Amino acid sequence: MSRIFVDRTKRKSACLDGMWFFKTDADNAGKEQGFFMGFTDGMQIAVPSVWNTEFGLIEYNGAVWYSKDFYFEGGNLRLNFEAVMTYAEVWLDGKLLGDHYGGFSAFDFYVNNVETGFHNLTLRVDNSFDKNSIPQKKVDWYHYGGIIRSVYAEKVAETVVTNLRFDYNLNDALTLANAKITAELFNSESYEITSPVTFFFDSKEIFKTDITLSAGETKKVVSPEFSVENIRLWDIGKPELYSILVATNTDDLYDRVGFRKIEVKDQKILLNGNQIEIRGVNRHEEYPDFGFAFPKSLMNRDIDIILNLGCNAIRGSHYPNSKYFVDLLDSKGILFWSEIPMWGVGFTAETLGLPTVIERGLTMHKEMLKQYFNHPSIIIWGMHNEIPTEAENAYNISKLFYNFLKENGGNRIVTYATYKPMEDICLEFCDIICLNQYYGWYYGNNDSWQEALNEFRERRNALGYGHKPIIMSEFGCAAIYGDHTFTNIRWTEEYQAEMLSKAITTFHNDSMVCGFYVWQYADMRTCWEAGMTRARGFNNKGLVNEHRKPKASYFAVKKLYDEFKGEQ
Ligand code: ADA
Repeated sequence: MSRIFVDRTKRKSACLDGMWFFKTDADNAGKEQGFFMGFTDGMQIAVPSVWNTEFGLIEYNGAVWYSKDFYFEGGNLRLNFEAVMTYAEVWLDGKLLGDHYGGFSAFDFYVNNVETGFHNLTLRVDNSFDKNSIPQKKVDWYHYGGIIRSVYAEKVAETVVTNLRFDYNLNDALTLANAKITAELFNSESYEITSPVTFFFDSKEIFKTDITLSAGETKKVVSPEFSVENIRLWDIGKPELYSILVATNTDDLYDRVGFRKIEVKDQKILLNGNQIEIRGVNRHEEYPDFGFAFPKSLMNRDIDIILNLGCNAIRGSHYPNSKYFVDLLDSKGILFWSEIPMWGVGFTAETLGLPTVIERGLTMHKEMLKQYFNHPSIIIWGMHNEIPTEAENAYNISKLFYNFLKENGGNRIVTYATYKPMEDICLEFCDIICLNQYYGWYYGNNDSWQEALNEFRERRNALGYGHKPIIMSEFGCAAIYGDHTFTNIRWTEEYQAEMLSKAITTFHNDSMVCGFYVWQYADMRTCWEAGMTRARGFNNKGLVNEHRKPKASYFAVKKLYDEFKGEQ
């Protein structure tokens, strides 16, 4: 797994990143032609990457094939895919292993008794859309496709540790915690195995037991509760982390965890008992030359630019970001909002009622929780963004997601971003009300903000949600990098700087608003084909352009965020 630390020490792991053979399959004839048996003709493409950045493929959507031979020393094999956009079918030596839907989460396959020698791994990947797609075809980003994160081939044996979950409760003084570790274990053999399992917290053994698993069985083992004293709390800018480790005779899995308490009380957000104001940006994990296959060095650079801006929070709009990035946030003390790509106006009321859409949405939430649960930086689970929340189907899906995330998501705020605050019928299903509003750009003007907040306050109170604070989850306007003016007209850097300053000052001074995320951190490529007829083919609302060059708005927002920091 691509983490910022070594998460496994016992298994032999080969990273299959590098060049793969690649073919497009516009006529969908690849299966009939037996591509799944592997091939060495066609072009070569890097993994991870998106194919749209290759010459001639910028607008290609549909089926493609990837093929690679790799050496395996024999035994039980685990193939781990960290993310493939969007639908993947996987064959090993011509035999179908299975499939996975959803472009931003990891999935894996286990194969027993693989012979020593070279083997062929072939994938059919499809990024086309239909009525059941999440996201739908209409999105405000680019329709990239490809193996966007790393691929690993690992040798496993006997009892393997497939997942860890860390749960804890803090006492009122936040000095003591009762904690437990849940390990998911899997017998990778085709016969029964009994194995010792040892649990460690902060390098100290806390529990040991024997577990018996039948062939191919998966079971969870939960440690007894243990207490941790003199807690060092994880906080903004104070990233105190502890380690957990579970080991069997043949495998181990290590993770980093943190103790923190997030609460919504009296219209405020409290982190570790202290009121905080969220000062954030929305960030796509996208760079036009690499699409969603985002380079790790640039993740680090983005964080430096965002910290320099004075932010304490990032919204991972609009999909689970790579774990490597969230690891960085854990270790820098930055708050994170993680959501699934159930985006916007593409979802009509009707599509939200389709059984496959509901089932896929829930599966995406399940995968996000399982894969990201232990990150202390994640304080918000986002259910969806700008779906038609005035409709009954949106109510039903929100209820389903909210109940699932509240029950299983740990100590976190559950919410969604609404763009129809005056018509929304789902407000019951959020701990904080999050508004996406574009006064001064799509409608209204820079002076409309206070009036709009007042109007919504009345509705909120009348509905009985007066206790729910507000986060301005999106607001912003486009500016073309380098375009200046004497008269502050739209599309210029000056207009954007002024618009954002007015909006942020209004939010900061309104007691109902407990945070704000500027839309958006960086300009990013968007999709003409999806109806996004935007200047340059980019969403230009970034504080920095796509190459991370700052606009005037970056310095205007920095001035305010720095001032607010000084007020505390
Ligand atoms: C919406 C949406 C964003 C972006 C933004 C915009 O609020 O959630 O993804 O499209 O609008 O720039 O219009």
